[in-house]
Amino acid sequence: MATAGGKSVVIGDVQNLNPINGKITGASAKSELVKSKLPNTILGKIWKLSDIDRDGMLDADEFALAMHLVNLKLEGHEVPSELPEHLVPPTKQAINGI
Ligand SMILES: [Ca+2]
Repeated sequence: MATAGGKSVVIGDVQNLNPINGKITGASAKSELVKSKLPNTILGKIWKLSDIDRDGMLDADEFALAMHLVNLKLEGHEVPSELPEHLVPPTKQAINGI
């Protein structure tokens, strides 16, 4: 689980979200993401960037990425319009064509 420079992570652990075969459903992930109090437009953008394999679910790597993007935004950074290469989890790089 990525932490933002040792700061407390705002959002819960993946294991609290009743993952199915290691993946969190879109509904569960969304209910967790809204706790960040970020606008829906931002959360939608974060979701699109995080669901790298586009299966409508977040696995542990994708969820960690979503949390990372939420924390970035909460710290005042902009959410990138495209996922920077260094943020793509190693397990997803083949899918992303890198
Ligand atoms: Ca996914």
